[in-house]
Amino acid sequence: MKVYFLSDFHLKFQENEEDRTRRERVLSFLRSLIGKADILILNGDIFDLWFDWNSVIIKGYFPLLKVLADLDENGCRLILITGNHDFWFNNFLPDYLNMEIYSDYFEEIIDNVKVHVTHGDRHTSNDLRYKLFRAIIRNRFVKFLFQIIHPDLALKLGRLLSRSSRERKIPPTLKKKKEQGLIRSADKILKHCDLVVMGHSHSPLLEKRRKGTYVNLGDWITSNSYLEMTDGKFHLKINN
Ligand SMILES: [Mn+2]
Repeated sequence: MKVYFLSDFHLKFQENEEDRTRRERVLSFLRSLIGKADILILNGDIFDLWFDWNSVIIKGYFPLLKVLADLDENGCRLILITGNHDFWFNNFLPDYLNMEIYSDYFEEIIDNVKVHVTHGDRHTSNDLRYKLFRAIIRNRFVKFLFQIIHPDLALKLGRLLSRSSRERKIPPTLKKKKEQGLIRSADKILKHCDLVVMGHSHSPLLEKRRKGTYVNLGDWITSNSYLEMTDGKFHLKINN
């Protein structure tokens, strides 16, 4: 079986020139997987912002949704784990793309490898401020408020929120500490799994641990990295 793991596309629904070029790069890679991938695992922060109302979806994501629909039609199983930018999913993706959505982690034995996939935002250390923000933003009442205001206005607010969380500059020492947090949690999960896959840090890494392997998928902003697993053997790759 061929399984592809990717994360952190951070695709925008309103694009400038640079966003468009980046999106094309992501989509042409995804297109190359049509008829080739048995499972595609999208590990969070795929959409820089996502919301679907009862009868409205964000049209700026149509190009990505089209490629995902083509993958689905060609028999690829689509799995998505929520990130810290995309978590307000309703029924659209499961109903129209047969996508399976997991809000914390995905765990399954694939070709005899017990795989655990999680975005990682819950596993950084020293990030109390974010943990509080996460609890608020995922609150049902907040979601309800977004649901009842006009989509254009809701998205404007959403953009402000996601921009402020993105533009927060993180000093290198804190960044390192956060990554160590990811690896520490991975070690705990590796007690009952063979492979732990995360994202969120935007730096690709494959590291053999005392028990099992930790992989960080990197991103599609600077590294264009992904994990390819063929019949249980996995490689972290960079797409040029
Ligand atoms: Mn993230």
